[in-house]
Amino acid sequence: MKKKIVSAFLVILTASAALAGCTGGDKEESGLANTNKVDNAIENASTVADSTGFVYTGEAPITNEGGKLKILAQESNYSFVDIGSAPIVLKIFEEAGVSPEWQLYAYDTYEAEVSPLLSSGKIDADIIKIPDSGDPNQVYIKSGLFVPLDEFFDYMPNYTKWLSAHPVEKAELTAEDGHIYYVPGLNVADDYQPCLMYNQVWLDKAGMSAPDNLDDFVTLLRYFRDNDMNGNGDASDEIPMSIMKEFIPYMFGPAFGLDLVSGFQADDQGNVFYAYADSENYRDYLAFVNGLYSEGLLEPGFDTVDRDMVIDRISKDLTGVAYDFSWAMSMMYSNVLPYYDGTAATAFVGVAPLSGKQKGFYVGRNSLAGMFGVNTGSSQIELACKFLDYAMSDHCQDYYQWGFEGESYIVNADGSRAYTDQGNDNEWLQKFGINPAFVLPAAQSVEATDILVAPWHAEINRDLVQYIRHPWPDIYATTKESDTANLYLPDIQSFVDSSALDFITGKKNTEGDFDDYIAELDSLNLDEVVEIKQAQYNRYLKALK
Ligand SMILES: [Ca+2]
Repeated sequence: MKKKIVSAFLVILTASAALAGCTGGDKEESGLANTNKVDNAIENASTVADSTGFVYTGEAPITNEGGKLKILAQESNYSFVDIGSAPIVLKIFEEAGVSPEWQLYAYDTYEAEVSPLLSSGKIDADIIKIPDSGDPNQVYIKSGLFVPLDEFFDYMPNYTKWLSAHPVEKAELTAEDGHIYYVPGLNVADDYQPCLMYNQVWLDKAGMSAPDNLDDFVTLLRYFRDNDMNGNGDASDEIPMSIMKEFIPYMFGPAFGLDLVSGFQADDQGNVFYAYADSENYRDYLAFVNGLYSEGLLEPGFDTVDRDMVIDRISKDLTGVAYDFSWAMSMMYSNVLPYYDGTAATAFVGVAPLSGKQKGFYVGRNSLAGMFGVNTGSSQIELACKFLDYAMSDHCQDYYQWGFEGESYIVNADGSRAYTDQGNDNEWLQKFGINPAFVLPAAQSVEATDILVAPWHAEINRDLVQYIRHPWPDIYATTKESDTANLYLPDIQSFVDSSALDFITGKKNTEGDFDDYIAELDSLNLDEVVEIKQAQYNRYLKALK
């Protein structure tokens, strides 16, 4: 155990040395050489006694000595919830055998308040919830504020097991120097993602099944446009589809092989490109959407459609196609349809993505959410590592997602779970401490979402997961990389947005004006941005191996 303490000091020294001496570009190379640090640490991790002689195996308690952990984290986004004393949160500490000493900052101003605090170094906390979206530019990592957790993997059996089973997240969590510094909370990433939805009653009236390709899709839209789908005697009041403009790239990009949601993507050979600068496929995409617009299938003024408008139209039975986060399917759209009876036959139903030149897909989400690190200034690093490890264990995730049996949920005869009447009261459940991602590394749960939505909706979600493709991964940036991206990307993105609108509405022509569009992207230094994205992607692939 002496070795552990020594290595902790070495880490601090090394980090300071790096700060003092190394501002050049050589670090990238050392990062590449070191990306297997984490794998070695996982492989060599074994349960050993800590400095008190106690052996933690991944189950509670984490110590025999008691003690306090100072935790700097975030208040709940519900003003009526005292998350630090919520029963679910306290249960974790009680089982672990330590007590929390909270330093909680307001949910809305967490980044603004905590970032300067961390930058000043004037903090007295063992565990810290990382502000600034989990330190994507490695500002805190490079300042030596956080312990490389892989040096303490002997005390983190749950986390090492999880990392081994999740290579993508492991690669995303691996910093440029080859260490892992944070334990993440997790988003649902493949389930309940944005998808295409149809009014099933209109589909049946048209005598069609859900189209799986662009040609059939256009045929269906024309049918919706030209027929009295809502049966009010007026064949001209139907709006074939109602979507917010930000979902157009989600909806049609994949049929052209493009992930316009992430913007950057890699081909099969690992070459990174900017989807909005793909001179063949993106041009075809724009020509297709322009075709919808010129036929009135995508409405004039489509760029001002918001969700309230979509809901209003659905409630009046005026529209047949939508595209939104899956949640909207039964919770915002179907439920307002005049004839919805709780079944899929009368609902807005999610369907498979559209294919075109290429096989369609849906773009998922990155799973990493709020991150927690152990402060190098802590006097009890081992204990803090063990606590984070215990707090991210499956055992604790079950508490975060469901609470306690008999209080917030019951187990049915078939083994499935249901919230109790209390559990179905959101205010009660929030006060109970459900999903306490503000203060602990909690994961969102698909199962807990399944029971909130209509049963047919949960079933559709399970079916659509097969079409989800990972988005551009979260990869740590070097300072130089983030400087370059911050310098050029905003102009590139705003030029791309305004140009897309011009091409779709015909103000610009995909035949005559597209080459100028590509040339303008070049002059906005897109090459340099793609170059850094390529370097990041190479690091990611290396860490993935
Ligand atoms: Ca009508």
